[in-house]
Amino acid sequence: MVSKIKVIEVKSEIAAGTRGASLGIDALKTACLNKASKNNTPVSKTFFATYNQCLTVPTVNEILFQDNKYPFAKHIDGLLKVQTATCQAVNDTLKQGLFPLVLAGDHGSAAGTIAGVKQAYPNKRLGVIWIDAHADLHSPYTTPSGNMHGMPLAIALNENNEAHRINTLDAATNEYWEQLKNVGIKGAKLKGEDIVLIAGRDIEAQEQALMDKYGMRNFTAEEVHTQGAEAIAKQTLDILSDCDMVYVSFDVDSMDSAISAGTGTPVPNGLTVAEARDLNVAFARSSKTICWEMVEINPTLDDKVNLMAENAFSILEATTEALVSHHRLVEVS
Ligand SMILES: [Mn+2]
Repeated sequence: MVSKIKVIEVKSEIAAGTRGASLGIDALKTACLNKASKNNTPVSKTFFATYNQCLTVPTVNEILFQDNKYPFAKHIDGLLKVQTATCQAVNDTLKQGLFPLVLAGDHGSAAGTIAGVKQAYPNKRLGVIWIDAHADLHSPYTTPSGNMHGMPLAIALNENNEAHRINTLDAATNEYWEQLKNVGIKGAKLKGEDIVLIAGRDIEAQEQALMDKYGMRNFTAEEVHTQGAEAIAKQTLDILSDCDMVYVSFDVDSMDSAISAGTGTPVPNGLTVAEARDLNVAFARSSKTICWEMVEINPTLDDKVNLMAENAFSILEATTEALVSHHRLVEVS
């Protein structure tokens, strides 16, 4: 029985194509403090009151000052370290009976989160809800950019997608890639059919081929507008009804780029803030949800001061409240 939320902070930005995602968590803290100060409410009632007890995953962002040696998997040597440490943190947290709430910089470390969940519960069937403008299903064989935040789901599925390759890997890249896919437990962490994408709208042909291969459902933002967040959340959980546990990965670029440009790869025609909040709250209410993550806030790209982090914080706060009330989590730790 889970008794408390444990915040896990992964201030890594080496897998993104633009710099600044490691500052996203501090932007969230600023949003939290500003909200309390603006409303003249005590910070103790808000999320970061006990944030100083969070678990901090070591990062290697300093390697960004060195030349990248792996064009089709940029900084893969560093990502292996971050992913391994994230896996360990999530695994340890679950084994202590705590609920891992992961706040990360770029989305690249999320394969480590998935690996950690699966390492803690190797015999349970895992479902993943990926709320994201992107499918993040590239591999070094198929990537046009080499940015590894577009690869966590391929890593989790142990998928090279060589049928749609456009790149030829050198031996070192291949060796690191094989290690990445085997962090935590060996091989695939879940079935492709047990991934549901929400708000996917910037999906490349190689990724679409994998989605077709696995029969992966993508609920578009348009479907969320039309049917409502509650209905889409219900259908998502119905698809995952054979799964024993669910991990929710919320990339803020799932929201419409008109709201804020404060993320590495903003895309138009996305979710509203209210829809993103209602979806995450609905998933937080599910007893199957055992881990929740938010990623890709980049305040250096924000065109409206700190608006992305302020919106993201409102979603984080609502999700945390739903987790506490529906999982009987006694407090934030
Ligand atoms: Mn993503």
